[in-house]
Amino acid sequence: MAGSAGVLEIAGIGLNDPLWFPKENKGMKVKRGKINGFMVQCAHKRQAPSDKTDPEHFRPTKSIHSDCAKIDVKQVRRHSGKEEKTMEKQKKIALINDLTGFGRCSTAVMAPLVSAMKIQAVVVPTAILSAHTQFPTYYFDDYTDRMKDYIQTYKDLKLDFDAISTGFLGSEQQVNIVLDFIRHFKTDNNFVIVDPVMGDYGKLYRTYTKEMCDKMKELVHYADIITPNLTELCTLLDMPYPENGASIEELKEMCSRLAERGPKHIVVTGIHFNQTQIANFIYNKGEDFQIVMVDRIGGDRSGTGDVIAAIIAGMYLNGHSLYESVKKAADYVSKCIRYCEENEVPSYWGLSFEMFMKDLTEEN
Ligand code: PXL
Repeated sequence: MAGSAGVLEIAGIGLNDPLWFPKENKGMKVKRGKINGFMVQCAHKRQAPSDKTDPEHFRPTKSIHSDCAKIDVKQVRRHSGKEEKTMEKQKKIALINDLTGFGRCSTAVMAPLVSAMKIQAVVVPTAILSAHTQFPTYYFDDYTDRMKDYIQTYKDLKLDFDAISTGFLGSEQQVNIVLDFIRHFKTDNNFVIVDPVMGDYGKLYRTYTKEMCDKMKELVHYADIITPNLTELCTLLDMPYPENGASIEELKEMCSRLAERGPKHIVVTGIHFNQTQIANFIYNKGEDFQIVMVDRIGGDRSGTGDVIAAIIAGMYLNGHSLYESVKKAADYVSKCIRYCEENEVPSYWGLSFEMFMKDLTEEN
């Protein structure tokens, strides 16, 4: 479609806004991106820049075409190879989880950890809490009703993710929204990691009804990797919790049954192996299992599962093997626990993960 003098309008860039190209490119069939060495960014008709949420490569800067009579061309600039390389290389992970202010869990932990691994964290909140649910009092704002509209903008922007991670989910309806998110954004080139946050020490969290457990079983079908603890593994399989722990043979058998339902990789986290050691059991469908053992220091701490899930997701996304990813996560958690014990950090305050973040940043 022709625009005003000297420019060509091409519609359909996902934001429902037209692109306008310099007159010398008139008639060229191009999509958004490069034309003749120019990076064409975004054009909004007669609008202030704030009318749409811009992904980073659409950030408006300046108007350069005085002959674009009716529009404001936000940015048309000479493409540099370096810029595109950065855009292509940096990965994005969708973190579908709650946003809890105090107590170091969920996105408050996961976003900074994946950022330290040079991955862009895109938070999709499921609920907003002032403090996590282990505290005697907390403010809780369920975000279910707003999630659909929130996610719709990511569909409209045609965002894509290199990984999708899910954590604490509060209702069946919320799981349905997450299932829809996965169906929309899952491709052959990304992976889904599900932390089925349901309970601990053989007991389910208060929010976990039978219906929620069934829904979580449905979500697990769509996962490439899941990171349950022993309680969650047993719940997903409708098995009683083994009070005296599980043997390697039992873990293998349980994981192979769960893997039949979808996930290729299962990491059973935080198994109390004996008085002095904690085991993380890695099951890879069709391959041998692996175990990452760490010394047991101090008691259990809130948010430990979230730290583990974030590091596994980030390391795996950065191309490390699942074994290396789990090893890194387990060692990192041990280091944090040791620090917390030495500094008498209360267990409900979570892990002082901030102290060691440089361990996660690789040079490249
Ligand atoms: O770390 C798991 C978790 C996540 N989010 C909230 C929680 C918990 C565990 O208690 O309360 C709000």
